[in-house]
This record gives sequence, structure tokens and C-alpha cells, in this order.
Amino acid sequence: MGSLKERFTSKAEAAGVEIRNLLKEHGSKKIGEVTLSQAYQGMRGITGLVTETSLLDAQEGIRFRGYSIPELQEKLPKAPGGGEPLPEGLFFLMLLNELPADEDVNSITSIWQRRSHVPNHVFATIDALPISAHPMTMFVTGVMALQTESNFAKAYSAGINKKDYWDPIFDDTMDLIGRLPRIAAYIYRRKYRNNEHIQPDGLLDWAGNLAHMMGFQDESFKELMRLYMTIHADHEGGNVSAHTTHLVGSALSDPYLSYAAGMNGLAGPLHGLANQEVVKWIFEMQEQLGTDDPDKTQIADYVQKTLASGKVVPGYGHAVLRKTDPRFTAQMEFGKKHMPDDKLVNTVWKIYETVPPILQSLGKVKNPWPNVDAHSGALLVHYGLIEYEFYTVLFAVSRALGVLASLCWDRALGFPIERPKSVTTDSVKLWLEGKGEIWE
Ligand code: CMX
Repeated sequence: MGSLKERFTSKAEAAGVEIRNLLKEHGSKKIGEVTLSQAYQGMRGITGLVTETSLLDAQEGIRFRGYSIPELQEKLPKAPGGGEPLPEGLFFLMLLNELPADEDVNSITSIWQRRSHVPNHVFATIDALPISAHPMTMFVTGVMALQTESNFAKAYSAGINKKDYWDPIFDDTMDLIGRLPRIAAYIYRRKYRNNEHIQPDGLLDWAGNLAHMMGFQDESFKELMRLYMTIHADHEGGNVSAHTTHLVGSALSDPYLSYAAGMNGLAGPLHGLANQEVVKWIFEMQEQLGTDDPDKTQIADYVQKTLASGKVVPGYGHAVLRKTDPRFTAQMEFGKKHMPDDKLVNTVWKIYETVPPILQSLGKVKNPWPNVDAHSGALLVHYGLIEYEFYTVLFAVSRALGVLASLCWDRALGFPIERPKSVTTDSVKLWLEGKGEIWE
């Protein structure tokens, strides 16, 4: 069997040989062309990255190492008596490309438990921020303070051989993931619960413990956290948070620095902050309409007002997906099972029936369907987690699983520093006039 680390290194060595051979034989084959519009408009559709942990299909949605979300819900180990997958299992799958057995998942739970200690200076650093600071600001500040613990940074400074980089990167990954629930819960309790903190429960799984330390003891909330932490973990490599973590890591910045950089990207409203924006937008709608149970005509009017004021409808649209996000559907199923009569959850479902035709009618929105963020907040509100500014922190804790598993692969496969070519508009104009190549 071997330890997780031994199993990872033997998989990575084999994959490294396979990739070297593949590149020897096919390295000069073209996988696409780049248009001028793509260079100016967000590099949409350019295939230029390798990310092993998951792959996004525009029609079907995300697959983690080939498995869809419903398949993961069926195949990954669950907590005793639970029905949702344990995120430990997804991490194992992303890291090793293998479905875990129960004992694999239990072993990861205990590794993360053992490595969950957060030094006091991290809490002191968070405490130095005003209570009004956004939870994501506190979160990345906490992660940055934790960087003092990086094994990789110390090993690099001591002169580690480049073929061994992956080893302390792997250790940092396990340490950091183990510590994140503590940091997230600390921020929640500091900002919203009078600074009254709850110690971890050594018998709980990673997501269950996060719920517990935040103060949510309801078993179905713990189930929600297991599902939430699983479905938000990864969305292939090109999204802002994954790409940033990978890019910064390519400079051999350690996992703390790389992950914090990625999470600064997640904190943008067009990316992970959209989950808070959705609930804020619905609360504002309720206030303006004077009802917590708006009908579809009222919702349609409110959507038109949002668009007329030059804002996006949060939770809708995607740069790659072209159908309803299966992460939205998984949360909808959870809602139907656990809270079918919840008014806010029902409003989210009415919005789902109302928004797509309106966005479609604009003629420019490429994907009028809901993404993951359209649903997540309403489920949290149901359990009393109404402080929507905190939601992106939960997304960030989950996203660590995917981006850090990928970072382990990046270093194990020896990927070089990332450095695409950029051009200036003057150089483009000269090229269009036939006066030189665009890359000169
Ligand atoms: N509401 C209103 N307009 C929208 C829209 C929405 N939900 N989604 C896209 N559009 C608009 C764009 O703003 C753009 O308008 P302009 O040409 O006037 O600039 C036009 O439609 C074309 O955009 P697109 O090609 O369909 O979408 P992009 O790939 O550029 O952007 C995304 C994708 C997600 C940023 C965009 O759909 C959006 O802003 N959605 C709302 C925010 C959101 O939910 N983000 C979370 C995404 C998931 C995640 O990362 O967590």
C-alpha cells in the first residue's frame, strides 16, 4: 500500500515518463490557433495549460478524474450515517487518479487532523485587522501569516535539489489543507460570534469539523459542508483561482504564497465572490418588493432593473459552461431533500425559471444558465449562516483541495515557470500593415 506520499510519488514518476515520451513523439503537434480577438478578450478558448485533477465539458460540466458529480456522490466514501461524499475522498482521487477506499479517506482525515495546528501569530495577525475587514481579506491575510511554516520555502533556502521540490510542496499542501478549517472558523467566530471560539473535535472529518468549529452542530449542515467542499474543489485549470495558484507556483513560490494569490482572485465578484453577491441581490430584491416570497413576474421586473442599471445578474453565466452547472443541480437536489419548503430556496428555483430567457433575449450572453454560486448561499441561509460576506471563505477552503493537488502535480512533473508572450497594440498594427511579425 504505502503512505499517501509514497503512492503519489510512484504515480507521478510513472506519469512523468509517460509525458516525456508523449512529448518526444507528439510535442510539435498543434492543439489550436490563436486569434487577435482571443488575445484581447480574456484568452477564451485557448488551450494552453495542463491540469490533471479535473476537466470541464461545456455541455456536461465538471468531471474530476473522469467522474461527474452524481458519480462522485455515489462512489466516494461517506461519513458514518451520511449520504454526501467526504471531500477527503475527492482529494485522494484528484491526487492519485484512483477511487479511495474507506480506509484511505480515514487516513487523510487523521493526517489533516494531526496537521491542523495553527500557530498563535496567525490569529494575532488576523486580529490586527479591523473587525469591518472583509472575511476574504482576513482569510488571505491568515494564510500569508501561516507562510512562516512553509517546508518548501525552508528547503529551497537550504538548497534543495530540484528533483525533490515536490516533496516539501506535498507536505505544505497537507499542512495547509489541514489548517484551513481552523482559520476559516476563527474568522467566522471573530467577526460574527463575539470572538467566542470553538475547539476542533478530534473525531470529526475535515468538513464536519469546519461546521462544528463555526458553531453549526446540525448533522444536515455537516452533510451540506461535505457536499459543498466536494463540489467547489476544482473546475479545471483556466479559472482565475486555479490558474493564479498554478502561475504563482510556477515561480517556485511556496504553496502558501501561491494559494493566497489564487484566493485573492477567488475574491473577485465575477468569480467566487459571486456567491455573496447572489444572496445580497436577493435580499435587496426582497426589501424593494416588500416580500420574502416574490412571484416570477416580480422577479423578472427586478432582473430587468438590474440589467438596466448596468450590472450583471450574479450566479448566471460562465466563461466555459453552456448548460446549467451540475454543481447548481447537486445543490438543488440537496435543497429538495432537506428543505423543500424553504422560501429563499424556492426563490432561487423561481429565479432559475425566470432569468435564462431574459439573458438569452439580450443576444450577447453566451451562457444564460446558473452557475454554482446561484444556489449555494440560500442553503447556508437556511441553517442560519446569514452572513453572506463569509461565503467566499467557504469556497476558498474547498478550492484548496483542487489547486493544491494540482500544485503537487506541477512540481512532481517539473513544469517550468509560466511565461506566455504578450504584444502591444502598436506591434499588432505594424503586423497588420505587413511590417514585421507580431512577436518581434
Ligand atoms: N448578467 C448580465 N450580463 C451578463 C451575464 C450575466 N449573468 N453574463 C454575461 N453577461 C454579459 C457580459 O457582461 C458581456 O457583456 P458585454 O459584452 O457588455 O461586456 C456579455 O454578456 C458576454 O459575456 P460572456 O461571453 O457570456 O461571459 P464571459 O465569459 O465574459 O463572463 C462571467 C463570464 C461568469 C464572468 C459572466 O457570465 C458574469 O459576469 N456572470 C455573473 C457573475 C458570476 O456569477 N460569476 C461566477 C462565475 C462562476 C465562478 O467563477 O464562481
